[in-house]
Amino acid sequence: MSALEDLYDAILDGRRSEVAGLVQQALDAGVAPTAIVEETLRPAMGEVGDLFSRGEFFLPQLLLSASAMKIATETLRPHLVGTSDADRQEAVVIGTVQGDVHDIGKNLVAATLEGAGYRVVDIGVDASPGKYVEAVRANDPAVVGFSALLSTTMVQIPATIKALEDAGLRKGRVFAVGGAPVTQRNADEWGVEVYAADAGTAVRVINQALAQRR
Ligand code: B1M
Repeated sequence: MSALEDLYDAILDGRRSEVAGLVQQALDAGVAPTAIVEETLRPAMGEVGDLFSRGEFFLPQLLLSASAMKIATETLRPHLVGTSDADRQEAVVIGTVQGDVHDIGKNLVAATLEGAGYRVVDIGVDASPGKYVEAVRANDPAVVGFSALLSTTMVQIPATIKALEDAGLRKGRVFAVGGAPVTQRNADEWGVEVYAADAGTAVRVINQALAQRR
């Protein structure tokens, strides 16, 4: 069995003590950090979610897998951050919207943006519209990112955008959205410039959107 197959099973089974070593083995074998995320870690968490939906996994198992996944992403983080010589100076304010505590994907997007040279201000999970307004006012970011993992919380994205518009903080900024239930169609409806299905795409499309502004 390869390190990646072992890693998939270790995430599924929540075998936290094995995860960092398996990630390192995959890196040593030359697997790209983004490939480890998109081809192994994310599908493993997808299966965890499916098992949970079918009632075959319960909350403690979901939490154990999430905790194993956190160890994997923390092990990968130095390989995502500092991968570029670019020092763009532009700030990105990013968070998971109000009512939502899922942060694994958001943290990966934040680390990948940092790796691309952005100054990332991560406002965490369950970030209220007021918290976004405060952070955008304080940091004057070129980009504002909204992550949502629940169909019940994705509605907080347009609500937060409205709060930023009402505060006069929308103009001149690129807004980016993502997270499992969010689609390009949603982004279009909300008048958002960037939708991305994964962290690598987020960075690429944000770079393009900013280049068009210059
Ligand atoms: Co939750 N959960 N969860 N959960 N959970 C989902 C999302 C779910 C699909 C599982 C399922 O039932 N199949 C389901 C949502 C159903 C729905 O709304 N349609 C669900 C549910 C129901 C719940 C609870 C309600 C369960 C309960 O309590 N009964 C509860 C809600 C808590 C809350 O937020 N209020 C809950 C809780 C949790 C845990 C705390 C146990 C844990 C989160 C731990 C943490 O994040 N610290 C958890 C987990 C781990 C999951 C699943 C299994 C995995 C999520 C994950 O980490 N994926 C998830 C199932 C799934 O997603 N298939 C599920 C890996 C990660 C790398 O991918 O987050 O998609 P992802 O991020 C990607 C892209 O989406 C994108 O790039 C990332 C990297 O490639 N992306 C962006 C993300 N944000 C972006 C922002 C961008 C651009 C791209 O621009 C700014």
